[in-house]
Amino acid sequence: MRLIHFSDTHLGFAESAKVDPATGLNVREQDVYRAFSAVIDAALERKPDLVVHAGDLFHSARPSNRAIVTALLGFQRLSAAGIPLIVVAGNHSVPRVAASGSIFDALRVLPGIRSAHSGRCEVFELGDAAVHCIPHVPTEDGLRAALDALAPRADKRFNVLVMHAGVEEADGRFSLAEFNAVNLPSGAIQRMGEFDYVALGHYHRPMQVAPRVRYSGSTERLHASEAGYAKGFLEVDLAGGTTTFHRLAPREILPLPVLPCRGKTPGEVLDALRAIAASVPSVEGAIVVVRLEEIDPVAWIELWRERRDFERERLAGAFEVRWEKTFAAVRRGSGGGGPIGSLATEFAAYMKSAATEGLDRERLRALGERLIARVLEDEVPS
Ligand SMILES: [Mn+2]
Repeated sequence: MRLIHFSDTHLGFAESAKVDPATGLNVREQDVYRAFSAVIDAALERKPDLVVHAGDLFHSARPSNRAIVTALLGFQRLSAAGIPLIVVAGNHSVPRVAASGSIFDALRVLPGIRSAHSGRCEVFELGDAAVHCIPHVPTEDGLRAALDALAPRADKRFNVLVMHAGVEEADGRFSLAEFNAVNLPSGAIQRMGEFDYVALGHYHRPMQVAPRVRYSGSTERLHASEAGYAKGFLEVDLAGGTTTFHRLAPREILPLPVLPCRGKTPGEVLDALRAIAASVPSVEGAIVVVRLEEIDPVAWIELWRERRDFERERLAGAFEVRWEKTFAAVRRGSGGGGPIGSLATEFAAYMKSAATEGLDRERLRALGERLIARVLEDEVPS
């Protein structure tokens, strides 16, 4: 028996404002749809006995119509080809209120598609295999109870477990703080050893937790921290005990080396950035992350005006350039002596004592805050 294991497709994710002129779709949203469809294509080509999706099918509990349609069209192709699919809900796809219902009920309409989303274990029988599913369980106690209730079926040749949860190892290798995520209680991995294969979802990096216990990772890069991770899906031969990771081609995320900017003028920062950019082999289609450390707030504002020229000259072809920075803690010349806060904080403090005779102090403060916000949000026309 062969199965394909994929996970964390996050359909509906869209982080960029860029729209593909050919399709009218948000490009990053399109990226996640393309990755999802690539796995469906591969499944149709490889014809496994089963496909499992280990959670976070959708990016949110209330996915957009387009995200739903993409999922249904993909699953319908599997269904039409007679390839069974089992999908469990992840922490991004569970409505907090039971009364609102779940999109996972709708998925069951397609022949051969089964879904587990009720927060408890469900077992599906598929020929000589039993597939045990634990969707995202919101509490640690609930997860422990679900694990305790697991009972591999002695009458089946293969027992597969599909679940969406984090695994906390003593060395912290797998720890990842995420909202609404629950980590496995200790002893869980031992429990997993009773299965022929455990298909895990939650971490976006493909990982082997134990022999036959794996995270397939997400199918597209969703966050800068996933810059170096391979993206793909797993093909598992249960009888032979072999597992193959098939790579997809996700969008590149290229974080440039952190540039220490303490004491540097905007010109010096730009020179250093040009040297860094020259050392990058190719930025074509990539999300490039420029990382400035301890930059002087005033230098930052000057640099911000010139960054477009730098991007055009040195990072042409990049899909998007993101600027991350930390500010140097500058000391005041006289008086207070504390570190300088954000521009908005400093301005608010200044306005409390500023001489504003004949002016509406409150209006002036509000106007200043708006202008600062516009500068920082990059809404000033260039
Ligand atoms: Mn996820």
